[in-house]
This record gives sequence, structure tokens and C-alpha cells, in this order.
Amino acid sequence: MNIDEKYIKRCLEIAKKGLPASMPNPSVGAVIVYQDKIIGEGYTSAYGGAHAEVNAIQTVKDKSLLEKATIYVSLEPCSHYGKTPPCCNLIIEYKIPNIVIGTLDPNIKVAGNGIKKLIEYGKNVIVGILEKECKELNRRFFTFHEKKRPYIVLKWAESQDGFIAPKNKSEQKPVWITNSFSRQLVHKWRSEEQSILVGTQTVVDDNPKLNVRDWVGKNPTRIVLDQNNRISKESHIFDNQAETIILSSSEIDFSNTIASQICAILYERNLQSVLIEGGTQTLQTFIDANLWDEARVFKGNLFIGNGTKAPVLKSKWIERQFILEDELLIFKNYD
Ligand code: AOF
Ligand code: ZN
Repeated sequence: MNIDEKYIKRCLEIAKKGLPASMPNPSVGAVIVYQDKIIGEGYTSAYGGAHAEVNAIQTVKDKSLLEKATIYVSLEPCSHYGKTPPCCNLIIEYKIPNIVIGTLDPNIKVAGNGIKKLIEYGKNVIVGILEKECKELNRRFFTFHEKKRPYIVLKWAESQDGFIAPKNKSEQKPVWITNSFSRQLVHKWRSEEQSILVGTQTVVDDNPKLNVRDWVGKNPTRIVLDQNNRISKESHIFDNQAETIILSSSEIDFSNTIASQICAILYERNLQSVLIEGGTQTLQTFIDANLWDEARVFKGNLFIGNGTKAPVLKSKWIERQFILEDELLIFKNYD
């Protein structure tokens, strides 16, 4: 590992702490180095707050050292006026001569303009260090800007014999396929995505709250499909604890390309990611359209015998974990 990689790696390490609070803004790490010593560092504040560069510069005690220092950033410094002023201007103002950048900002408002401006001001700029890792950390933000759709995470839990629910579910007591630790993990996942989507049958059968109760964090926006207005107004999804968007036939043509239409609606609303929690039909719609990025599948320890079959995903899992007796398989649909 060379010296640039070493410090960009540090940028990534601290940038992790900024997620998910920074979203939909990406979380960036900035590390300021003088004579191979870190003299300041910072990462992106919660959404609407300061960018990484601002926080890093603030921590430098002797600001005169900035004129001889190198600033490492995991994402191209911004050049636009958004909720905050451009970071490029700050770097220029403090006369930092060297800038090492992990990867370009895909946001059309920046997209190379930051680098262009720094070069115009005579800075030494290096771009493209640990690029893959930099994009992976903010994969929701990159997918959203590059593919013009949200980052899609599929999640379901199936029994040993491949069912997600028993037959005549609504007549029975709830059947838990996974243990309480796995269920808590799902609440962490909900706090990490900007929206959560389920189909009509899931609301009718389970009356889910779709919020973050067993973790600390923000509730995602609830997206619910309801083609024929079958969902009762008394359902938990209308408890006002989080925003709920109902997609009925006035918003979507249910005869075709449902997954693409939903992606377009979420994109329009600036929702950078979605956790799809069921049921089988909804999950399968996204799998068949090849509109998914990650799938997280729990295999519980019980046999159901007869009921709703789990979705069919013909990929190979890339990671396997155990949460006590529950098996968790993780699939990725990108390199
Ligand atoms: C940076 N450093 O730490 C981050 C950047 O509305 P604003 O002002 O917060 O700008 C948001 C955009 O800035 C965001 O979409 C992305 O292009 C960039 N994020 N840029 O220089 C940072 N988080
Ligand atoms: Zn910025």
C-alpha cells in the first residue's frame, strides 16, 4: 500500500461514521497531512450540515501549516452552492497546495467541476485512489446518480423448506421464521435505507409498522403498493410515525414494468435507496426485472410444510453469516 492509499483508507474509515446520518448526502472522509503526520481530519455531518473538508480544516490547530499540507478526500470536493458553500473555495482560501481524491463526484452539479477548478488555481491534484472502495461506501449515492434509480436491497426470511409464510396465514398466530436477534438486525437495516417497500398482501396479512423500533435511527419512508385500494385506513402504515406513499393504479400501470415505474417514482422523490421486505410477488417482480443490488436472505430453523413459496433468486451468495441458529445469505448483483 502506498502513501496515498494509506490516507484514503483512513478517509474511508472515518467516513463510515457519517452514515446513515448524512444521507442522501454521501459520507466523505477528509484527512489533512503534513510531513507524513495527520494534522486534522473530519467526515460529513448529518444531512444539511458541514462537508468533510470543512470539518477537517476546523480541527487543524496551526492553520499556517495548511499552506504546505496535502488534503486527502474520498470524494471530489464540491464546486457548487448547495446547502453549504463549495469545499473547493475553502481549499483555495486556505491555500492547501495538494489534493488527493478517491473518486469523482457523480452528482451532475459537481462531476469533475471541482477538480477543474482546483487545477485552474494551480493545485496539484491526484484522482483515483481506492476508487472501488470509495464508491462501495456510498453505493446508494453512486447508484442513484449513475443509474438514475434507487439502490435496491431485497430482504426476506424463509423456512428450511423454502416458505416465507404458512398457508391461511391471517387465521393463525404470527409465525416467526427468524430469532429476535435477526429481527433486530432488520431494524438496523431499515435505519440505513431511505425507503421501505411492501406489496398489498403483506399489509393485509401482517399489518406491519415498517418502522425502526428496535434500533436507533430514522424511520424510512414507507412505500406501499395498493392496486385496488384494498388496504384498510386503520392499518399501522397510516400511524403518521413516518411518511407513507401509497402507489395505486392512478400512479402505476400494474399490467407491465412495475419495478421500473416504482424506481422512477422513487428517483423523482430523491429517495436514494429502498429496502424491499416482501412479499414474494413484489420481490419476484424486482428480481425478474433484474432491478436489485443486494439480497439478504434469512434461513430460519423451522419447517412450514405448506404455504407461500419464497422468491426464486438464481444467483450465488457471496457471504454467509450465522445469527445464532439463523443462517443469513448475502447476494450482490454488481461487481
Ligand atoms: C464534498 N464533501 O463531505 C460531501 C459532498 O447540499 P450540500 O451543500 O450538502 O451538497 C450536497 C452534494 O455535495 C452531494 O450531492 C454531493 O455531490 C456532494 N457531497 N461533497 O465536497 C462532502 N458529502
Ligand atoms: Zn463540499
